Amino acid sequence: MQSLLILNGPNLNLLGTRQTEVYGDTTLAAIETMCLTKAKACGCNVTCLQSNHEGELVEAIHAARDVHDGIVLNAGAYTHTSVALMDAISSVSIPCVELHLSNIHAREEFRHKSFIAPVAVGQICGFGPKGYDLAIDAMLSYLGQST
Ligand code: CA2
Repeated sequence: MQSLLILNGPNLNLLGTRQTEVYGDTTLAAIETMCLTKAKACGCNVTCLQSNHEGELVEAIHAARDVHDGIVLNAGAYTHTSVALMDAISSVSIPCVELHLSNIHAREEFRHKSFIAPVAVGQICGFGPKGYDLAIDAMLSYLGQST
């Protein structure tokens, strides 16, 4: 059975409580429940983690070695700043789908740059919480399991 890590970065624990005009009113807990339901339907295993700390995200990526087959990563604002997360993804050789709720390319210019994109198999952005569902499908498809 394929195993996926759904990793969410800084401030995403606040989803559904503030800036609902940008990120919608779905909470992170609801997104994680949706991911677990999706995993059941697809016959895969999903583990969800969120951290506001760059080092904890790096450690979660390291700990995924020999445990998970793929990573779905919404690195939040670290997407645009973190060489450490980029290096962590490269160093573990686990395929990563980069994910964003919002369309980062249609927003401020500083959000157009992603340090994750060059080391990801692909990027999904702009579809809100549905993006997590799409990212799981994309990862399972990449791993060779049809859903
Ligand atoms: O669109 C996305 O998923 C982002 O990764 C979200 C990040 C942002 O820095 C990226 O450019 C795009 C920000 C997440 C902040 O989430 C909040 C949720 C509720 C209230 C405040 C912030």
